[in-house]
Amino acid sequence: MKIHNQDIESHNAPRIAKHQRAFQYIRSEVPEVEAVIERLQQFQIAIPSWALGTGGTRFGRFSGKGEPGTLEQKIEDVGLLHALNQSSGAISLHIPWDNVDDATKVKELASSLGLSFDAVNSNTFQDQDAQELSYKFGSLHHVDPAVRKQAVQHNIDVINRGIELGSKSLTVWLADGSSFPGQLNFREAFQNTLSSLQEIYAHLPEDWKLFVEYKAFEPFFYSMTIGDWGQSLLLANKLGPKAYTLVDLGHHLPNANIEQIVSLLLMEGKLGGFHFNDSKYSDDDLTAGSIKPYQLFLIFNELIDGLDHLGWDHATGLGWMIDASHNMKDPLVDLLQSVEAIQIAYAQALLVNRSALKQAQAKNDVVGAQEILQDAFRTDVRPIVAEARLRSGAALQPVRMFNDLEIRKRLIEERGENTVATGL
Ligand code: AOS
Ligand code: ZN
Ligand code: ZN
Ligand code: ZN
Repeated sequence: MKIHNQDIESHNAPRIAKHQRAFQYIRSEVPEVEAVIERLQQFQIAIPSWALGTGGTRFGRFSGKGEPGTLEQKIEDVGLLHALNQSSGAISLHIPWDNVDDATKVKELASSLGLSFDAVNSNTFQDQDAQELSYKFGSLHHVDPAVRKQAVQHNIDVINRGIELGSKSLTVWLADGSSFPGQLNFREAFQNTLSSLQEIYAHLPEDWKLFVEYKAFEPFFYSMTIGDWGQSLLLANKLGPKAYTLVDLGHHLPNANIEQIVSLLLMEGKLGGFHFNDSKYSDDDLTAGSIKPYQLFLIFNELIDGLDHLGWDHATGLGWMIDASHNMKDPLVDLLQSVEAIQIAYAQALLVNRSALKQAQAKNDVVGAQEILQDAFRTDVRPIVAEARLRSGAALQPVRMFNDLEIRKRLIEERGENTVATGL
């Protein structure tokens, strides 16, 4: 199914007067509103191909209906999201879950929907059917050089796929670790990982980036070979200027100060990309901003401070991606909610009075600094975000429009009830 301009206009028309009233008010309150809108219009968040279907836990999976069965259908789903919000203009592929038969055709389809290809992801955390050696005991860190070689080759294949599609980055997340003390020699595991990554790095085109994702635990429960940002940064620094750390919000130990991590990675010019999601406990992969919206705002506050300090463009300086899993909600609705939550946090952080904050910090004005941040956080920026959508030709209320158009029902009619999308 396709969403046409006419559909957007019919959705917006009855809502425009109410929106204008709310927007006029916030415009009178926020002098920099035009600059914020412009930034929001440029800001695109990549949708993970593996989050378009219903996820599951190891206790079960409750299938959704009308899920995309092919890469083409996944691209069409992201096209629907982008038509609704004009802010999801990229898709991140996971190989081999995404089977790219004909790159030219896939590219054509994507660009007809206004989409580009964000980071490509390799998968050495599962064994595939035709695979010779097993990843049960890891991949890039493996004690057996033959397994490392196979995993390196897979990453090179993924880079080559990405080149065909116009991607500019590779994300490597490893399920390499150990579950029992003594199982691994930490130093050797790390050194094996480094030398495997060096081989992969050698195949990166000049204008590509390598994102090294870290995760504190899971699937291993004693050690993860790239377990935290220190280990990721160590690897990125040793690899060279094209290697960066990728922060997934769900990959830290409880109560970690993620905004501080972000700040220091940016200080080093080594933050490469983001996987947005939210969690109460660990890698819960819930809708961004659904549990800890203040933390998301504080992270954006540091992102803006750090990006501006480096002179990096907000929209293109980092890889902005969602990494979520949907067990309860319609995946497409969940993704619309995530994108909006990210935009809200970004807009609020753009409102922080940075010179006043600097002055407060210089005077050790603890109360003043807090007031400045909370002032921005407590501003209802939803009319600003909606105005950005309106000007970009998107829906004033994307979730509402998704429901009113009965998009899922139409997808089920097209694709059927018994569909399983590959991914989480
Ligand atoms: C796993 O926990 C990570 O978040 C990775 O980014 C992974 O590649 C992705 O979630 C798909 O499994
Ligand atoms: Zn991730
Ligand atoms: Zn994760
Ligand atoms: Zn994840």
